[in-house]
Amino acid sequence: LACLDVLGINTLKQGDTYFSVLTGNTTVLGEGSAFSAHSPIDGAKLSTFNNATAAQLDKVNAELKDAFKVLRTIPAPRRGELVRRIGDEARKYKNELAQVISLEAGKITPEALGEVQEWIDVCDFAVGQSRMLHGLSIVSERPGHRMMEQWQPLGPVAVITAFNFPMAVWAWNTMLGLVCGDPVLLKPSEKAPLCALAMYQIAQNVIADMPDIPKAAVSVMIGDRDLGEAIAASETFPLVSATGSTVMGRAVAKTVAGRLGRSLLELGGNNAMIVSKSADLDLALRAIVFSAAGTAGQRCTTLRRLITHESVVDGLVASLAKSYGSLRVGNPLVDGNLVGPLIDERSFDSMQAALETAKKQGGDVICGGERVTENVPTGGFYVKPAIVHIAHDAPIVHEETFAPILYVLTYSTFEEAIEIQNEVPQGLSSAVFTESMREAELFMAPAGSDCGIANVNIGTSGAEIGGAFGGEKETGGGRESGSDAWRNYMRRTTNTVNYGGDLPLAQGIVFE
Ligand code: UN1
Repeated sequence: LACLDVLGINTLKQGDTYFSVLTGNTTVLGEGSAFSAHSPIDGAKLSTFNNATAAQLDKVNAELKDAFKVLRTIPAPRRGELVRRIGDEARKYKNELAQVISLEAGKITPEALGEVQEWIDVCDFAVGQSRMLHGLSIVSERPGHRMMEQWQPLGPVAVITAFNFPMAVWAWNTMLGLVCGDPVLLKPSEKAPLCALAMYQIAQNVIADMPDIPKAAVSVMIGDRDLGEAIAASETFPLVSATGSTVMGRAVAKTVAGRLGRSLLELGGNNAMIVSKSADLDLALRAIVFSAAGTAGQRCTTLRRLITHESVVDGLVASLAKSYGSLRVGNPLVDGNLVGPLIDERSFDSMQAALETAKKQGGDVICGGERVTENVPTGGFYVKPAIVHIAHDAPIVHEETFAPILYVLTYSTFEEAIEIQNEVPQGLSSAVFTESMREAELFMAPAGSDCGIANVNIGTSGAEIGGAFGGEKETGGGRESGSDAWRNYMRRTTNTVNYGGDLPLAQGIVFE
């Protein structure tokens, strides 16, 4: 595993056990129980860690608070310089970083490289933003007064991530958090801890050349659910940004809300595409295959429901089944394979269970779903992406199964299609394929898609970093990455300044 050597990850351990608490100043083993992470490619053991404990978090919190005191006073453009250099390092080690993603998350190389690119892109974005943390100038109703709004650093931010985007989601939060003046503590998925060490190492190499930057500005703790709960409960973090299942997000949100902290949630998606009778079906086909089968169905933006006009459904499903038949499933490190493994056996089991349930609920499996065992590494869980024809209101269709199952639903009027699109509890991403301007505009209008992302003539997945990323309802309401998402990582102050010689009160109150 040369990539681990090149990235210097192999220095971050004692014996065979990797460090679980890394703050730049402190690198120590976890004091909790041991666990191992395995590659979804072949089930091979990749790493062993001990869970970091809540007691260890207390010590880290003190370091984060000290780091914040320093970081908040460093001019934002200098913090931007930190992020610029981190982006340069990510460019330099792009291939090695992508390999670590493939090893731990099972992504095919082009998608793993794409994920590192997403990190690089958000660095560029954040560098620019570091000179644009603008507030407003507001006119005062009182003579001799003026008002303004300023954005100030918020405090230490905790970032809890999922296995499927181990680098990009951390980067969205961390690159913006840093330019905003916040130290960032990452608790990564236990399935992708080496990705976290790689990112930590890249950032710490940069910080080593910038002595004014507090080292703990980029910190990592590796641990289980208990650590996540301790982080959510800790007053140290005015903001907890969490990506993962709705069950996890609900627990984090409750705990954070209990102490009146802020949470930024990126939870489940159950993303749909409407294919209208006027759609460019060749274009739609390509978008569907990438969005539904790409990343083995393990993006929160993965296309899970295809809402097809009844006049085009048969032809479209036939071409889809044909495309699915030629999709190469296998080792993600081998050129030409487009669908890598599921993350683990549990994920395979839940896919099988969902397919069984779908059948019981009247679904017809058109193709796929079965395990692939030939020409793939043994020990990995490889599957043929599945297409299931089913009623839009079958309960299973309203659940997110994190695997490549595409439910094909039909509609007759466009209003009905929008109702079907909106009838699930999740609200992340959505798309319409249509050549009708009216349908496209309606889809994006107030009575259209209720999702955070509503696309026209492109798929549901693969968003650029420049937009605000996130969704409504059970998706959790958070917006990360581009647009004005930086404001999440700052606190707003309203300042009223009196430069006159008198003290007029607002609302015309006289108090004398
Ligand atoms: C995720 O799956 O958690 O839009 C994030 C996309 C990627 C990000 C996905 N840019 O598919």
